[in-house]
Amino acid sequence: MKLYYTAGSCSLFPHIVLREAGQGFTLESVDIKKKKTAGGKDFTAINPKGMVPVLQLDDGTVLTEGVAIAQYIADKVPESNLIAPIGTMARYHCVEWLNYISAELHKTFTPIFRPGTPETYKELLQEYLQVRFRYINIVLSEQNYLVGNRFSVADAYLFTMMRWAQSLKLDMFRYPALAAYLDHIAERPAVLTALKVERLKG
Ligand SMILES: N[C@@H](CCC(=O)N[C@@H](CS)C(=O)NCC(=O)O)C(=O)O
Repeated sequence: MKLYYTAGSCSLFPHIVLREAGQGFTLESVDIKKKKTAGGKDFTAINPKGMVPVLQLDDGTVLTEGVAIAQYIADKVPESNLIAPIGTMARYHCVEWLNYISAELHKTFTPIFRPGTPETYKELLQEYLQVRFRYINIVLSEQNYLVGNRFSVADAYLFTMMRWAQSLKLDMFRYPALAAYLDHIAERPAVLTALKVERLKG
């Protein structure tokens, strides 16, 4: 399996999941602006959407979308307990979080990082994000993880998104439970390795 990634981008989420699952995989970085892989290939020939993450299986099958990739890896290694079995309520609660993080956080952040986005719109988006962080902070003041009191793919995704919040210098003191949760997730060996390999600060 190969994960196409760009350091510090949303591909950190499936990168963490692959390490948590203990699966053998290789990594190839992608210059997301030039749409070129480190090996010099046209990245749009691999993913016509031109976006990371991409998981390429050994038989050449390509899977895109972080939420799909994470579930694929977690289901492939059920003993890693990275997602609850299909049919259980815990599974749907996990999917509920994955969708919330994707739709309500990930795609709210994206325009903030685009140079062409008007500053007033960026401020509005940051306000929207704060409303969501307040909600997540309340949830995490009563539990250590998003689902079932154990680390899951949803935590890997939230951690990845919250690194972006920290890079925007959003004041995390307003969200003590969320801040403590992030410190705790950052100590996981798989997370530390993924950050180190992507040359990111912990
Ligand atoms: N819906 C996709 C979004 C992936 C995404 O936004 N990837 C960004 C990096 S975080 C990207 O590759 N952007 C390049 C572009 O928009 O051209 C997913 O969740 O996997």
